[in-house]
Amino acid sequence: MIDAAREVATSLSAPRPTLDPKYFYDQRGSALFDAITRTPEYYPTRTEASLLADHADAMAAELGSDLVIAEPGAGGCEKVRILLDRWRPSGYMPLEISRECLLGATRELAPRYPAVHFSAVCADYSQALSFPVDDGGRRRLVFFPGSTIGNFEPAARGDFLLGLRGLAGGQGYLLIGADLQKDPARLNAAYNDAAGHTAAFNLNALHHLNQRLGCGFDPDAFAHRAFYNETLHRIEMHLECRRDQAITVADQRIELPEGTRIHTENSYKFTVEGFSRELVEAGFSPVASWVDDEGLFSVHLARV
Ligand code: AVJ
Repeated sequence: MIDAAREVATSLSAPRPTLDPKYFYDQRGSALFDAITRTPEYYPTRTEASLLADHADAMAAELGSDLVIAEPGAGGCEKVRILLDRWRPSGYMPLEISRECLLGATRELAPRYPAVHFSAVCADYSQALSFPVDDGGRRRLVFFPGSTIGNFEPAARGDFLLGLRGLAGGQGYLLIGADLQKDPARLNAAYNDAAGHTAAFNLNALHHLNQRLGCGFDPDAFAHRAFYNETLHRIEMHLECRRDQAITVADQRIELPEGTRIHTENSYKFTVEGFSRELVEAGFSPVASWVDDEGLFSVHLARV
């Protein structure tokens, strides 16, 4: 708790205040993200699910069956069902920091797939990449959907892809989703849905920090801002102060004058060629990539 308080105090008192996107995801935040994925404007989740369903058989031909799927940040393990329904992997290893989420999902999922050996790992996936998990020497497919890779800054993204290669191990594979660059109007709409779920999701970080650290934010004094930065090819989310205020965290008073923007998330957008290059730089050999008919989203299969 102290570490979190110090981390938040440091990031908010910087010249350009930021908050780590992990603070979006308390129980309410996860429910809000689920609501975002069902809005008409937020295309990534449904587009990726269709790509996985449409091409799972082609992937299976390359992967074979004696395979263990390892999914860092598996959450509620919804997306992997598309693969479990179409493949016959020998094992599934979700890695998830939320114990209740992990137990709930695996308890619900395991009985549906009696032939699949489940080994749930409760860990922060950015750390879990550093330790090998024994799955009897079977080939491993690391599954990292959702374009969550877009949340990493470029240098950290390269390091994380190296970590995914380590997790996949020799002869292993990576199956990863990457949202594509497109008309800024389409991107801006996806992060400013008419129902306001994205705004609530963004503001929820303040509610979460009030509950967890007693920061004393007034969420009503903030406005959701999300826009596509065409130079850096990323959606940026911010919380803008509508009036002067001050909060306290780690015994530090932090002034937030009207107009201050707290940067809460980046979601980088890629080209198929550019992302393939990043996979090669991380030591992968791209096997195939698939893009939907509208060119919105991409799924990449690569081998170590
Ligand atoms: C779950 C991180 C992939 O970046 O699109 C959705 C989170 N933020 N709407 C994304 C998010 C605002 C999402 N990721």
